[in-house]
Amino acid sequence: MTDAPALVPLDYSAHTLGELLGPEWSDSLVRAFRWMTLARVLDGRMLALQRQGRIGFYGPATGQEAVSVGAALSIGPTDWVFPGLREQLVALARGHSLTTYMHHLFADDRDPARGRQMPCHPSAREVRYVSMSSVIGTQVTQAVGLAYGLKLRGDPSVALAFFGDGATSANDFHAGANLAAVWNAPVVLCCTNNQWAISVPVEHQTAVATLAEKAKAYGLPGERVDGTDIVAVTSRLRSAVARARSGEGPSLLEFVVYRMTPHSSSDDPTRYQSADWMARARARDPYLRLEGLLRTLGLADDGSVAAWREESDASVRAAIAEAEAAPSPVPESLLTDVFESVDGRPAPS
Ligand SMILES: Cc1ncc(C[n+]2csc(CCOP(=O)(O)OP(=O)(O)O)c2C)c(N)n1
Repeated sequence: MTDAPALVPLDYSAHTLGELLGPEWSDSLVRAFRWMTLARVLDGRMLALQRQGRIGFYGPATGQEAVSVGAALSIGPTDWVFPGLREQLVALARGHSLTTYMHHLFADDRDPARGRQMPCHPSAREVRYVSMSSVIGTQVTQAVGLAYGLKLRGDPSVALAFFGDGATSANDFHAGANLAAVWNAPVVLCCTNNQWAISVPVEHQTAVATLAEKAKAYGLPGERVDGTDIVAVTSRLRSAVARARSGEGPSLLEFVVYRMTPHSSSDDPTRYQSADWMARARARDPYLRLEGLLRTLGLADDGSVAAWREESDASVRAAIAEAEAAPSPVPESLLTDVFESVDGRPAPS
């Protein structure tokens, strides 16, 4: 497997950062790092809990966090997110409660879906984070349909659809990209190219050199972005979101990242990845990259990095303790929120 083609690095002077991220740039970068710290702690703990049999399934995001945080920094409160397996950080960074998310992972009685959805497939109504479907690519058509509805209603919100490199070979990607362009829907198609679809490397499932160029087939602008660089992700996403919001049209962004974990808690990548993959991935770690940038800019040091790590450890520990103490859903809740009435009586809610 060869490395992705080189991407043009950004200039990191404070002047440029202000232009790219706005006057609050230093605050945004520190917030981004704290969210990425939380995501790292969460991935480590949840994979361990799954191995201990305490949760059923987990899809880690290590290596892809800059895309999720960049998205949270690029959209407004009324915008919609249609995630893939690894975008929970978008919901958390927009204000979804970590404890509620933990209840979902434990599939307990306080899980808003009451354990009826596969773990690690949360939804968060208050931040317009739509439940992911496990069927690859379907979030693309859903996001495009919703975005078209927004346009018809004159609602200035936009929709973001997240999907992997593998999804760009699935039917729904093609149908969604086509209709997004035909309808001029206010949507941004965000392909997080982590270079693997479970065990299939990207060059074994598509013959194109970049996934961004698939946009041409549908009359969309497509752009390849270094997804390990929070500044690049945020500035490109903000432009694409502004374009969609102003009625100029949808676009496709390909964020090149390196998957630094198994696909999920269900597979063993040592069976299909070469021995040097992980070393190459670690060399492009978006978390360490942002930490280096913050230190260079004087926005972080050993003390603050350790304090933010401890803060995340404590929040994750507290959320796990609360979720593990919660009871399992009662069997009667199977029908809650499903029917308006059952046997002529109002359904439980
Ligand atoms: C339509 C469909 N085909 C196959 C699968 C099995 N499957 C689950 S995840 C996955 C790979 C997805 O890879 P990618 O789209 O690159 O996203 P990633 O998980 O790497 O972020 C596959 C093939 C599925 N869920 N749905």
